[in-house]
Amino acid sequence: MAREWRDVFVVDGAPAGVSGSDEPTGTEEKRMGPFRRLRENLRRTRQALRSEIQATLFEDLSEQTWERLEEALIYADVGARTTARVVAELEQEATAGKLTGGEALTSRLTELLADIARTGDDRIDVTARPTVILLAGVNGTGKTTTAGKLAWHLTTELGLSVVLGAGDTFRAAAVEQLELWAQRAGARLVKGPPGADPGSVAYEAIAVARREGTDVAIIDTAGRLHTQDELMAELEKVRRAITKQLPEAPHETLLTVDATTGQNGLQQARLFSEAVKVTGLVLTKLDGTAKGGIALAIAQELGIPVKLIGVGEQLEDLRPFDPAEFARALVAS
Ligand SMILES: Nc1nc2c(ncn2[C@@H]2O[C@H](COP(=O)(O)OP(=O)(O)O)[C@@H](O)[C@H]2O)c(=O)[nH]1
Ligand SMILES: [Mg+2]
Repeated sequence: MAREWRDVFVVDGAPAGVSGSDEPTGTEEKRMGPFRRLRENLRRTRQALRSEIQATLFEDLSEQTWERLEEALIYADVGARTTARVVAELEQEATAGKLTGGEALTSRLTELLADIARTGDDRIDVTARPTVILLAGVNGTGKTTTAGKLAWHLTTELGLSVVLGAGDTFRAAAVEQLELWAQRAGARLVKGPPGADPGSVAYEAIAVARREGTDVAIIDTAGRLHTQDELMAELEKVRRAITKQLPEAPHETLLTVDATTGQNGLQQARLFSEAVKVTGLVLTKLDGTAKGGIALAIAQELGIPVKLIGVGEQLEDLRPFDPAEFARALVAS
């Protein structure tokens, strides 16, 4: 079964807000929905992998089998190094006689991919008051959308109150966009005047959260400045402004990576994690790709766990990341 919000978010004692026991009917359906869609989208990847695996049912495992499996994983955006590691492991186990036939190979491959995806602590602790969640990422990867969806889920699933800080002061439209999400999510918006210093907006948002006893402050940021160095310097400035309000914050720095950008996502993750301490990944637009293996490359290369996935443009289209489910969507029929 797919992971639930309560499996990802660490909350105080008994789950707040919505009572746990009697789930509204249709919840199961809703829960499986995104993964069903994800499985649909990843069909081509899965078929490519399956055909390689199936071949091994009829042939002896040969050099060619492994090469074709490698190609299929590369096609899935798993990345060269991660692919090499997975295939080497499978090959070794096959040579040792541990894998007999396609069935065993499929399940072991699924297991290995899930293990790679499962890195570090993939939960989000929201017990601090307020908990500060900083969103970072390249322009267009889904920061603002994720901020809105996250606010909504924290409110409806966990009964938490949320302040949204409009830290993307670079474009006026960015503030309006977040304002709309705040309305939909029922969250309070804190914004500055046009062109305001993003750090001061973040500072003010946390001040408001502290003053009003809000549970979570989510800080949106800009993803585009004139240069990459400027962007990273600004992000660091925002982080410093946050620590002036709360030395232990941000408690969570989530990086949004667009799953459709393939290996580029790995580069982005590397760059951002050099500038700020990225604690988790939000892999967005998984509804728009036949691949998705970039999650594994980032987890393997940088040790950053994927915590959430974006599977559409609506409020409910943010889901906890489930490594096993994800690996099955990539591999199993
Ligand atoms: N299909 C799809 N679109 C998304 C997802 N997340 C964000 N988007 C869209 O991607 C575009 C850019 O998102 P935005 O949040 O503005 O990115 P930002 O520049 O990082 O703040 C918008 O049109 C969003 O609706 C997702 O998970 N799936
Ligand atoms: Mg934005």
